[in-house]
Amino acid sequence: MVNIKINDQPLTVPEGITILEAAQKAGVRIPTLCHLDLHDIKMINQTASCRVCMVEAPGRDSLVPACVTKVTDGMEIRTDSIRAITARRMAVELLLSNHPNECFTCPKNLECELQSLAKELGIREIKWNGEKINYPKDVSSEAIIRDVNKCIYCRRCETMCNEVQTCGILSGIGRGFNAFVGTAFNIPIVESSCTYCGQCVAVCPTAALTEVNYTNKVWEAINDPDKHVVVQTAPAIRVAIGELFDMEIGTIVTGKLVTALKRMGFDAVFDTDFGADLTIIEEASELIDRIKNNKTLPMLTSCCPAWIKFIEHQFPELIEIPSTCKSPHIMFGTIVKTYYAEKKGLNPKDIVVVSVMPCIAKKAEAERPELTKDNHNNVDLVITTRELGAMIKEAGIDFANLPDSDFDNPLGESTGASVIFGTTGGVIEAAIRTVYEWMTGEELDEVEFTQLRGIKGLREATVDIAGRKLRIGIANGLGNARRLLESIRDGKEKYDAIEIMACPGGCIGGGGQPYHHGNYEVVKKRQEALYREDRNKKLRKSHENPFVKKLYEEYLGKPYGQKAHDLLHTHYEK
Ligand code: HC0
Ligand code: SF4
Repeated sequence: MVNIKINDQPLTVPEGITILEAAQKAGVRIPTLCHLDLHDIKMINQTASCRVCMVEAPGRDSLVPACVTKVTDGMEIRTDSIRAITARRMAVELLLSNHPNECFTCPKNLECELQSLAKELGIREIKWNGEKINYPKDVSSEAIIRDVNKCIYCRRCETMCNEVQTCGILSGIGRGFNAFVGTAFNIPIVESSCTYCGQCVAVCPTAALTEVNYTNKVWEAINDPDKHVVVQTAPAIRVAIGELFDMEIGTIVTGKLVTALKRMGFDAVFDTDFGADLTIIEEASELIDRIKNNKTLPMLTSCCPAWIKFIEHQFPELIEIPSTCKSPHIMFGTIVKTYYAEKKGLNPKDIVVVSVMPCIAKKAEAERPELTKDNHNNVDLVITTRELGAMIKEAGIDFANLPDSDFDNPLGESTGASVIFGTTGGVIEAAIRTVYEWMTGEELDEVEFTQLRGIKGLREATVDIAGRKLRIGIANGLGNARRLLESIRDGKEKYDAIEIMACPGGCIGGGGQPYHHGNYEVVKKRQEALYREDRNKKLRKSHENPFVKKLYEEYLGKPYGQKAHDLLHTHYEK
């Protein structure tokens, strides 16, 4: 321990911590911009590039960046002197002098950390109005827009992409005035191996990285009298969207969400959870088939479009392990454009399926050629939780005070198993609930497989099913997925089933969720809420969903049969 003073306040703090950490312990705020410490997922961005956290440490007779300077015994630090405040302001003024002056129209307006800091530091004019960098926007992908003119070189995205996700797409380019963080040789992102996981977007403090916005297209569809517009909402939306309306983190707002979507004018409001239950029927059947007939194991559960891209680019030799099941929202879209269209007497060409997802990669997934049928998408438009929040505000809906409503039927009913899809470990737990009953022929007394739960990046567990011990691996975050896949590829580990979610925490931590600004506790509270929602459900196993059963009886025939194969399964390419 060392003794220091911060703004005359004596403190005893552990040796080796930074001034910033010591100040946090003392309740003294030192603003930062580039610094980001997500210790839960081992992401620390400590580039000290923004120089916003300058403080005076007189022993050194200089200003020092608090985020990287370690405390030493006897250090007397001033965070509030005119010298420190002026230095901090100047750092932000310099950033603003080379930043587009377009806050009104910026996608991050009122959510931008640079903008908030300018306010916090009382900046009233942008000094040094000279030359600014001017690069074209990268609008090459369906998922992510890069506007490097808004890059402040904090390098959070680079740390996230390279160290946490291990994708290596983003790095510093250029020198001095022209420097920014971008793809290698600044190629369009669509030509890179980007997975569109969107974790770079989640940590970008400005609008240098944002999702492609489809809100206007959704409004156009809703307002087109010739279109029947169906909306589905992913499991993770209901425990996060309340945050955009100042509701307590972890509040379950399923009923309000449905009411808001109905008031916005969607023709039918359905639940992706129905698609998740359907996925489990096919996926559990596929796993049992693979086990009984000595086919490829492990089976990787279908779900996350970012891991699909990750495997295609980085582990092509493992392309046989993913389940052939389409992801739940794509299965759902397929059923809407076939079974539902027939039932309603609608031409599938007149139906628009909108998915509300916590995920940015789903935007690109919906456009994958193997997921379109007769040149028509299974899902037409994907918007994120944030985009839906913005639309609800545009529509003037007082979300927090809405009454509850139920999803429409027949595609709105779901079980607890499908709800937990939204968290890491949830898909495999849902699958095991069904596999267990189908393989043993016995009813499960205890449906909660707590050994599969948690937030740790890489987990494994064994589940005993009819005397066969199923070994299960779970990874969340693509760096952890890489470790899991390497151990399988190199023959070091043998699993029967694995689940991968590209985003830390699973979909609840998706790149399209409300920004958590570095507070990972938010993701944990969303996870707790999903498990609460599962416990609140009367039915907790996917194969008990009465509407899913009816769908097979009336339309699909046998689970994992020919028609189910044609409609609900897909393939991946190396
Ligand atoms: Fe997910 Fe999904 S659970 S990927 O995590 O499988 O995005 O929430 O909608 O499709 O259901 C995301 C969340 C989904 C899908 C489901 C799966
Ligand atoms: Fe990297 Fe994911 Fe961002 Fe692509 S979307 S650049 S893979 S962090």
